[in-house]
Amino acid sequence: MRSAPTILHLDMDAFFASAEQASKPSLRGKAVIVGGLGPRGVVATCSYEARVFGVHSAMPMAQARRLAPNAAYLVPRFAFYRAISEQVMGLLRELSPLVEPLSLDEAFVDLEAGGAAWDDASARLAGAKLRADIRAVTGLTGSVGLAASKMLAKIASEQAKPDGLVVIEPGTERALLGPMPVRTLPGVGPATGDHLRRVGIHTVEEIAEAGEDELVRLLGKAHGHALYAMALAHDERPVVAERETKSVSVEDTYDIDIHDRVRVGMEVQRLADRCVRRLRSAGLSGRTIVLKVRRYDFSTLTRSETLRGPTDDPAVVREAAARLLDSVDTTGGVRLLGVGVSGLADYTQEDLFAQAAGEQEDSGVAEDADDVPAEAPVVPVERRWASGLDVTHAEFGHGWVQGSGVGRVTVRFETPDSEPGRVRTFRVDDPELEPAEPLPLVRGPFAEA
Ligand code: TTP
Ligand code: MG
Ligand code: MG
Repeated sequence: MRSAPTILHLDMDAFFASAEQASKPSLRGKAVIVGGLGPRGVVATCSYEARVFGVHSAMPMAQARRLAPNAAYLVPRFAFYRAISEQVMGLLRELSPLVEPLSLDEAFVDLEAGGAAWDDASARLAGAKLRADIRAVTGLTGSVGLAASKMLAKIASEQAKPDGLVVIEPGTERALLGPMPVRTLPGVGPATGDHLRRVGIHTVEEIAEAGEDELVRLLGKAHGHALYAMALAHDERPVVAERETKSVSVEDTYDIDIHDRVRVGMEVQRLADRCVRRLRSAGLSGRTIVLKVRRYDFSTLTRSETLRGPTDDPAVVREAAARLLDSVDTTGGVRLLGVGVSGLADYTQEDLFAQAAGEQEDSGVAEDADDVPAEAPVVPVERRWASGLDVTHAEFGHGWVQGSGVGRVTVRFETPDSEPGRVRTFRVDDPELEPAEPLPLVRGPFAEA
């Protein structure tokens, strides 16, 4: 492990909710809850002001409404958050070529690789400057953790929240980790946590005391071994930048998160078939089957399995993808699924015949029919005027929907750099009222960044 705290972990504070507060001056300092507003909706996140009432991510929206009846309830605006995320990731890439995004609001950066830091003092300085730059460019706050490993850097940023910076000095890791709950360690989800609890292991120190053999007995070789190492604060995982892997893959994003496990399984089978069609039409076969799952929070998992030889057999790819899916927790809902084949090879002997047959069928067909964009969907009126969306009015200018119902829509007219604005109500079919694009949060020299 390195001897200086030069791995940085950044996580934006109450990301979606802070973006909404920056966008809507009347909501600053208030309880703001972002999520699905329909009958089965769940909370995506909420402002720190709302957390005081016990509201948290993944809570059913109905429960949040009981806990915080006076909060502002808004639908998420993903394109807006993504644009902010790109600004933040751009700042991280200025620090180092080694940036590993984990979700929209979170990434690891190897400061040493970029020459941005080499010891404790320079790391602190780089972290503090980053936080100031994020604030200047996006108007939002992010928390920074600095440590000598990814695991500790992430724990540090958690401790730094909100709007802070924490450095874990190399050498102090084990004492710090010891009393923490086992769930603090990466890879310990609810299932593993339960498993450990049943044998009386609650803290990281207790994992270390149990010993490696015991952990391997409990959790299997790979997991037990890895967890024991983490408990001793050994974490050599490098920060890896996103790379272009040579592969053939297909993926689908879903408008509404899929929660039903059976449906997830069916989608994966369908994607596997599509992937094989594309593989064949490119004249390729591959050895490694990759499953990609993006969850509700944009955290993205990939799982892969390498076969003994290259394949382009749909049944083989389908089975491998199904096996990989078995190891993924999808309880919070799934936004995107993908199936890919990498480790590409030329056609094997046998496959050449398939290729010859395929060429006749496929000649002239350039791409999957699936890739043709669907017709622009007709947006139902309740989605068009969903709470939180931007609008513009011919006379009153830019605002956002505060609420709608019984043929009326209530709009608050304000912009990111205005004073808190006034509210007016219109008929939903008012010809002067139009949906609008979000305005940038920061004007001036950084607005184009
Ligand atoms: P987080 O970084 O986990 O949470 P946060 O940024 O809202 O708050 P914190 O200050 O504690 O970091 O998630 C980032 C965004 O991902 C969050 O703003 C909304 C979204 N999200 C969901 O949609 N559902 C979820 O269950 C979680 C945890 C996050
Ligand atoms: Mg966050
Ligand atoms: Mg996060």
